[in-house]
Amino acid sequence: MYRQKIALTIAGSDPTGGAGFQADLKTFQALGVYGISIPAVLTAQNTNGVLEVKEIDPFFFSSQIDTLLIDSYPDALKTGMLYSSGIVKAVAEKIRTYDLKNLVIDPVHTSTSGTSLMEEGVLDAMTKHLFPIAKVITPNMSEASALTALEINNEDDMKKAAIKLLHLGPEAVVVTGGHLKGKAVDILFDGTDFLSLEQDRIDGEFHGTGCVFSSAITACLALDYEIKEAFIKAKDFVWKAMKTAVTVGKGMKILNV
Ligand code: PXL
Repeated sequence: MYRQKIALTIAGSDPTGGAGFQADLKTFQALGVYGISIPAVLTAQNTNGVLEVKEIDPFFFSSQIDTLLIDSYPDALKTGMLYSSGIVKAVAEKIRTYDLKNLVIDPVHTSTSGTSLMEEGVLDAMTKHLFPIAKVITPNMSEASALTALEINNEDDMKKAAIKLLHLGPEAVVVTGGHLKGKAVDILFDGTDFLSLEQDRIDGEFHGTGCVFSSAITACLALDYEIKEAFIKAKDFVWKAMKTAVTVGKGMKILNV
C-alpha cells in the first residue's frame, strides 16, 4: 500500500494563516507532503501584528503529541514558535520518546512587527535541548545574532555565526539574510562547505517568510531530499510565494502559499 509522506509542525497559531502552523500546513501541502500539526501556543493577531499570546497547558500539549504520535509517524518535523522553556523541554523529550528524525528548527524569537514571541531563556533552552538533535536550524540574522552574541551585518558575519551555531550540535545551519543590505543572501553550512544563495530583494513587508522557508525545507526532507537540495528548493519556493504575495488585511502582505 502506498504510504503518503508526512510532515509534522509544532508551532504557534497565527489566525491570519501567514505564519505559524497554518502557514506550515499550507507549505507542506503545496510541496506534496501531508501535514499534521500540534499548536504549541496561541496568538491573537492580524496582518498588522501580534496583540496577545496565550500559552497552552503543558500537560495538554503533551497529551496532543502523545495522542497523535501513537498513531502517525512523520517523515520529518519542524518547530516554530514554542514560546516557553517548558514547551521546548517537552518537545525534546517527545522527539526522543517517538524517535523522530529530520528535525528542522526555526528558532522564532520576534515577529516581523517586532513583538517578542518567546519568554526569557527560551533560546538557551532550544540551544541545550533541541539543537543537538536537529538536522537543520534556520535562524534569520537577528535570531543568529541573539543565539551567538555576534553582530551580523554582512555575509562574512553570517558565515561566522553559522560556524558557531554548527558547534551547538545540528547537522547543518542556514542563516537567512532577508534583511541584509543590498541582495538577499541565505547561507547553508554543513560543517564542510558553505552554499550561498543570492536573490534580488523584493520590496515590501512580508509576514511568515521564516515559517514558510523552514517548512519547505521540512517537506523536502520528508521527501528524502539531501539538505543542500532541500535548501535550494525551499529558497525558490519562498521567492515565488513572495513574488505573488497576497493582501488579506490592512497590514503586511502574506506569502502566496
Ligand atoms: O514569523 C514568526 C512567527 C511564527 N509563528 C507565529 C507567529 C509569527 C509571527 O508573527 O505569529 C505563530
